[in-house]
Amino acid sequence: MKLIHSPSSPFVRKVSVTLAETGQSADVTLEGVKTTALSTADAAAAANPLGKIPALVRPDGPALYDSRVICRYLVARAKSDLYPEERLWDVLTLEATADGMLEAAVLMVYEKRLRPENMVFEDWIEAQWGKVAGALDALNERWMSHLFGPLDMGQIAVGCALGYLDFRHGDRNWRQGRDGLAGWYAEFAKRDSMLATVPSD
Ligand SMILES: N[C@@H](CCC(=O)N[C@@H](CS)C(=O)NCC(=O)O)C(=O)O
Repeated sequence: MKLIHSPSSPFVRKVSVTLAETGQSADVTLEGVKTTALSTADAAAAANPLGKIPALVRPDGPALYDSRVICRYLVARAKSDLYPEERLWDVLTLEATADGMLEAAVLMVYEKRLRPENMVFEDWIEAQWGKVAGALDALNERWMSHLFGPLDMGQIAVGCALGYLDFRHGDRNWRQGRDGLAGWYAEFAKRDSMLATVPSD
């Protein structure tokens, strides 16, 4: 299989961490691309009509895209328990919470990087951060016992989301007032799968 990849993408990181945690990293080669909404990489467009990464090109079926689809496929392929049946709706909701944080956090970066400087809309950037902050508070207040439970896809998604906040939004001090979540992430970030996928440009 071939993963259309960028080391800076947090959605790609979800897939890379899942590959590592399920023992499938060696089954995938990486095709690195630089892709944005304004300049879509050919390999991304060929594998995904939306032109986004990650996309997983498979020898035995159509390409898969969207990190949630790819992770679910890889977990099924490895017969792993990262989407445990008895906690499925919690795990999916937690993954959706992390992905929503990431969507908002990535849009903030695009607003600054891709939009002409005189058109950057600061109120909109702050509104996106409001979504991230609301999700961080929910994680810190309502999800801690789940986060400290057995490893699942929700935890992986949250770990990648927090790693992205450190990578691109370090000035926002997401840890402030969220000691529980900060403490959980300090340990989670030490996993081999996380250390092997620290984001870079
Ligand atoms: N929901 C998608 C989001 C993927 C996404 O937004 N990827 C970004 C990179 S972090 C991208 O490909 N952006 C290029 C674009 O928006 O055209 C997923 O979970 O895979």
